[in-house]
Amino acid sequence: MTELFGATRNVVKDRYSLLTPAGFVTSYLPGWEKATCIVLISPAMGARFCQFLITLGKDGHGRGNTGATEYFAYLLEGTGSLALNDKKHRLEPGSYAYVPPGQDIHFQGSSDEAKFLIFQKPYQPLASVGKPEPIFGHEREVKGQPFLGNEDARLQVLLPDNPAFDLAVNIFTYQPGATLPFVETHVMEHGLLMLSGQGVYRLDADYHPVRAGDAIWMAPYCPQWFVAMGKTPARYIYYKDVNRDPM
Ligand code: UGY
Ligand code: MN
Repeated sequence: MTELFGATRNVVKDRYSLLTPAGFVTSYLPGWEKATCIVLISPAMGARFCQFLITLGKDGHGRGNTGATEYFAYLLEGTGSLALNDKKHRLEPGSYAYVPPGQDIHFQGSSDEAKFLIFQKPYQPLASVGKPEPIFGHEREVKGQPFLGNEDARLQVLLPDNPAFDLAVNIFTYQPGATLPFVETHVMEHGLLMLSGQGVYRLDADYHPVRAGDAIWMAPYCPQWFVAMGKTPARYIYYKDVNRDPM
């Protein structure tokens, strides 16, 4: 739809960004065919990781080797598959995969539109532990735990909490009115996609209305807080870097 007066909720600042679907623009990414790719967060913005949306048509696919990069893929809509070193894993909405560096990968769509959320980051090895193994799972298999004792703000931790992993990906579900308990300010960086519902995100010193489909980048130490609003729960999936020396 044409925005007569050029209004937008999109904001890109030094310490955070908010991109909303009305402002998304597609780009061609090498290795992806019959695919609509939207780069939501990248080093060009100041981030140390990437967050993409990739929608594959029925014979759309993405093929390559992860090289020095690790991937976390989550299927938002439709059905598809991910073959790792030639072993094919079927994916449905809510399915996710962690792919360590050095793997041959082949993403395929099997419905008209298979929409993936993908986080990518250079893996930081740790001398004392080997790199993680691939993981396939579904969000329904992961129980939501009350966040800091709040039954109305529940966290699903999708990846194992062990030092081989240098990233975490979690899903936060807030009942209407529930909040992050305090304004967090931390060394970890975040990439976030609103999955459903709406609310207000405090980013640095600014307050932004947000809703399903919006993407947010938070740089290290960006003060952050959220309140869920409306009549339905708000859910978001988010990335953070973990378990590595900040030096
Ligand atoms: O894990 C986190 O830092 C999380 N509580 N942050 C957030 O939801 N903005
Ligand atoms: Mn946080």
